[in-house]
Amino acid sequence: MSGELSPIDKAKFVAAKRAAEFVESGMRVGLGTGSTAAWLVRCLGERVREEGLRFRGVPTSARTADLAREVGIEVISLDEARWLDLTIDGADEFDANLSLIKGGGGALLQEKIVATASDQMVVIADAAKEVETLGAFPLPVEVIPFGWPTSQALVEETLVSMDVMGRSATLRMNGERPYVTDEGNHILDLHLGRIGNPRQLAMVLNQIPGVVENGLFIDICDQVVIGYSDGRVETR
Ligand code: ABF
Repeated sequence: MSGELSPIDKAKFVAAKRAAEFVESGMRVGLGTGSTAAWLVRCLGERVREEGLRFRGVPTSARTADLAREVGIEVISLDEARWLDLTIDGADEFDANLSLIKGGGGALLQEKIVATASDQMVVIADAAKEVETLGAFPLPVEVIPFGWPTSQALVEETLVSMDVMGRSATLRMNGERPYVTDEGNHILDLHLGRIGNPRQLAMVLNQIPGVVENGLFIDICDQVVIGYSDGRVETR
């Protein structure tokens, strides 16, 4: 399945493969979104086919749902599952406290709901995602389409009083049009450079009218499985 992989894909693959071993028959498992999570879904599909693993997966995006069905995983909605044993997902950045930036792939809202509804949340990532301070990766903030320029202005105004370096919030585009999430919303990417107090920023952003959710995951992740391009895997 892994064939000849680029170094970065090899790192993602080995992290995903290790985390796929955490899934046991009978579990309800949140399935993340993104290229690392796609490796996870393929590895789990392999276990379903080859070992007879039986579990139910709750996807965090339409993309992941399609892939999961394709590889033979039983897919159920969060409404059906209500609560999950485990969620495994990728991330854009993680720090020593296991705080995360997520949402580069545009699925942060479902990802946060599913991860929060899980007993355990495991992040799978290549080693390049580890940072000392969050913020080099643009922080995604999901906003409803109605009045998004006003929400953008309110976000930028709010950033003035926060412990961050940059202050601009740009609308994510998909070609000529604004990017649309699975929930029909838009995404503002916040170019912050350095986030001094992620916990405070996460709370303040969600108070702004029009903001649905932000990509800071604080106290949600329990473990990170880090993959290296030489095939090594480390857990934190
Ligand atoms: C999802 O996929 C996101 O929250 C994160 O933005 C992204 C990571 O993508 P990749 O695994 O492709 O680097 O988990």
